[in-house]
Parts: sequence; structure tokens; C-alpha cells
Amino acid sequence: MTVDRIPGWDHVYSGKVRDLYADDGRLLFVASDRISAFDWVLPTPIPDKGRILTQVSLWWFDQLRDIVDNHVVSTDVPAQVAGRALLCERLEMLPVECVVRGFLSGSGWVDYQATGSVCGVALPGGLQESQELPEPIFTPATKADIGEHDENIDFDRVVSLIGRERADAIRDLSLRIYDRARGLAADRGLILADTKFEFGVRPDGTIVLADEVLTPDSSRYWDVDTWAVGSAPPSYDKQFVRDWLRWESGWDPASDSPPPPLPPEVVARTRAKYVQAYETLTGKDFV
Ligand code: Q0Z
Repeated sequence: MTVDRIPGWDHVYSGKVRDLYADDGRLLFVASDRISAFDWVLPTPIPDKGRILTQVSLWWFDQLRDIVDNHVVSTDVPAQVAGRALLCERLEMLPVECVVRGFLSGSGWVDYQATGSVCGVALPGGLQESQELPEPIFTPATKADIGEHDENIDFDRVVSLIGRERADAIRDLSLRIYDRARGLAADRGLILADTKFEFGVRPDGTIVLADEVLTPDSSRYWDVDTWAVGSAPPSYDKQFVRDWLRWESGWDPASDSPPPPLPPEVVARTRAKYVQAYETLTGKDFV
């Protein structure tokens, strides 16, 4: 994976699709055009993905201002990452992935089938895949080591990691944010099935919403028209990529070999989904 050099900034960390830089005291949070599928970073970028997801995140931070402070300091960033980077406060990050689920999908569905509960939250019997839950649930996870999947944990484990007061605070914030976001998404014909937040703490103890928020990379959005209980609705953004890789590319996702480059049509259709996500949510044209 190639990561940009940004004059005046130290590269400190890269995830699959994002990069983090620092200079004294400040952080530069950069969204790349890389896309992942089947746990691989694909060799073909999606043009404008980083800019689109950064603008989606900024829009959501704005919708959530009255609920929680966020880490964004400024959008005034080096020209080479303009539009796809945010200058952020450097926080003490809490080591908990704050997942909220309103619908039963992914690892929530897997855990429910095995145990009847998700992250220690008992659920009614007889629920089906993709079904709406009686009420949204907080289903935290811990970041696994590099190359591993996040591991679902119960609330007591969160308390043991960060203490009762902070555990209560991030659970309550996560549920309030999800409730707000799910309503706004629903007004626009989108189901916000689940999403993941990360929080940090300021030196004065304030809890702050960090990372990216409510992007298609951190959330499971479904089109209300394609949602049906009893099966997994198509991914809002990655369906063309997954379908092509699985059914048309000749590549076997279960193999150890890297995925092939995406054809231009798959790139174009996927880019259009990110644009559509931005425009549907914000009501603005992506320029
Ligand atoms: C976020 C990550 C990556 C982007 C550290 N405001 C903050 N203060 C301190 N640390 C972080 C943040 Cl956002 C922080 N991450 C995850 C990894 C690109 C974000 F490669 N790690």
C-alpha cells in the first residue's frame, strides 16, 4: 500500500483505507480512495471516495453538534489532501469500538443464532436476519490485532477497560447519536442498520466523538426498497464490487491470492453509489 508523503507532517498510522499524520499536538486524518472487500484492500482505487466520505462525515458531525463535541478543528489542510482530510484534536482514544445495532445483521446475526444474544444483550427468540430489533442495542467490540477482526465484548468488559463512568457515557452517547442518525437517514429512504463510533477524551475529561462518523465504511446502510427480512440486503456501496469479484472476476475470495483490479465499469458504478450516498443524505450536489 502506498501512502502519500505530506511535507511538514509525520505519517503515524495507516488503516486499510485511511491514513493518520501528526505534527506537534495536531493530527491530520486522511481518507484515501482505497476500497476494501473480502478483507482485502483492492488494487484499484475509487476516484473521489476519500473526498466523498470526508464530506459525509463532516455533514454528520454537524447534525450531531448538540449531542456531542467532535474532534474536527479545521478543514484547512495541505493542498494535496484538500477535501479528503481533516485537522483534528489529538485525543486519548478509548479502546472500544462503539457499535449500535437497530437491525440484526453481520456479526450480530451470527452471534444471535449461536447464543440468542449479542454482546451479552439478550434478545427475543425467533428473530430473523435483517429484522428490526425491538430497540437499538449497544454492542461494543475491541479492536483486534492487525489482520484480525474486531471482537465483540459485553458491557462489563467495557467497564473493566475504561471504568464505569466512561463506559456509561459512551454507551448513552452512542445510543443517542444512533437514534438521531437513524431518523435522519429514514427521512431520506435509507435504513441505518448499524454503525460504529469511536470516542476520545480531552485533557479536561470531556468525551469527544472522533474518527469518521456514519460513512458507508463505518455503517451498514440499506436502501429501504431492497430491504427484506430473512436475507441480507445488498450493501449500499459495495454490492457491485462484491458481485463482480465473486461472480465475474474468476477470483476466489476464499483463496490466499490477492484480488484482481476492478474493471472501469465497476469502478464507475461504485463511485456513483458514494456520490448517491452523499447527495441522498445531505440533499446537496457533490461537486
Ligand atoms: C484514530 C485511525 C488510521 C485514521 C488514532 N482525534 C484523535 N486523536 C487521537 N487518535 C486518533 C484520533 Cl481520530 C486516532 N485512529 C484510527 C487510523 C487513520 C484513523 F490509520 N487512531
